[in-house]
Amino acid sequence: MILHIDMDAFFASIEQRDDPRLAGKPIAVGGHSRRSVVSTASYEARRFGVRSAMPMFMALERCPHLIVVQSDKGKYAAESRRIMEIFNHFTPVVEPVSIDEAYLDVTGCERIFGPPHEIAMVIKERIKKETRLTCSIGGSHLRFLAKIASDVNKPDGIFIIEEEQAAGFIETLEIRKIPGVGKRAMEQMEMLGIHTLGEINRLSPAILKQKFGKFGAQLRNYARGIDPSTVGADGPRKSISSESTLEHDTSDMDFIKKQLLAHAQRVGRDLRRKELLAANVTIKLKFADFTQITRQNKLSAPICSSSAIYREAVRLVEKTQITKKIRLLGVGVSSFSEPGAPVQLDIFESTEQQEDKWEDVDRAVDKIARRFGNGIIKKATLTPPDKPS
Ligand code: TTP
Ligand code: MG
Repeated sequence: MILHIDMDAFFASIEQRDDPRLAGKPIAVGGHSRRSVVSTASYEARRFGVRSAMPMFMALERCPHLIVVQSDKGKYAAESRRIMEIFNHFTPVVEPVSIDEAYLDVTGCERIFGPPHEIAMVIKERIKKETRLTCSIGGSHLRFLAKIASDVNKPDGIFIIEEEQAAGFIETLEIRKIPGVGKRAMEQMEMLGIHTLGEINRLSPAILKQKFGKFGAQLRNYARGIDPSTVGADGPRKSISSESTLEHDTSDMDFIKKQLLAHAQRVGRDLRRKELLAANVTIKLKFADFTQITRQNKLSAPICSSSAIYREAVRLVEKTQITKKIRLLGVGVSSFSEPGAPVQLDIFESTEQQEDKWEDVDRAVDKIARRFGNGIIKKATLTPPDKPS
């Protein structure tokens, strides 16, 4: 039995808990500037149509009495750690998937805590008692269904799909609720006349593969009640990224490169702290008209140096035809491997000797940043000309 637990309006609930004046009020967590976006909104604000990732000005248009609260990432991260620790009391098989959500394999916990519904109740009570926050819990023997189930009775709800109910649930499950089904896949499904997961069984494997590639095979499995993924098997994190909305929309390439460098350094530092190598570099660009693209490059040898990440990111941006001003940009890495595997040899034998040196520099910089804080050392190109350091 797999449980998927997701905190309710996480950042907003923490703020409402810590400031009683905000309780029961429509609030949005984010920044105060006109350009900032909503991280999340309290359920009271959601009633007015305020949503995550919505520009703050739009949220204020929809809900003029909205209270905007400055986000405090450190506080949310600390709360996240507390919650993950609570999960560890129930089972050692916990896979955190984001700041406020985790999968728990509770197979075998029945003897101690009772059936899944009761386990879920006990977990909820414990979280409530220790953090004064609520969460929603979904359960199923299939991982993908557990995730969907946690949303069914949100907020503060429990929904368990017993094994014998799974087929019926799958039959009528709307395609758009399946994790990984994006806008484009949804459009194709509509064109094929498919609205529920059960209807996927009508399509031939060949059509599914042709239209949706690898994901098509996965959907076919889901439709037949097959999901071999287990909890924890995929490792804790599959990607590391850093992004920010710019102060002003821009097409100034020098400025864009400086931003890419800052993000590459942040991502590189995180990667090295986790002692990982990445074989995939991604950039994300959001334009002034809010359209968004991502581009990625698979590398022949994995990297962890900030300068290598930066170089790939610049290459990706330069390859992209950019006709609109950029509003947000981000850099990410994925396809991780751990150093120590034979693959590490490739790096040190690589012809790009320069890279080795940068990795040494990176590590030295990381060490200093750990002792004295992140702002202390920056690459010269990130230092404003009037403030040499
Ligand atoms: P979610 O679990 O997606 O949202 P939520 O917990 O706020 O609300 P729900 O009750 O629907 O689960 O995300 C968890 C936190 O991650 C959220 O509180 C704020 C942050 N977040 C962002 O910063 N930006 C985003 O676009 C999203 C979706 C979330
Ligand atoms: Mg949540």
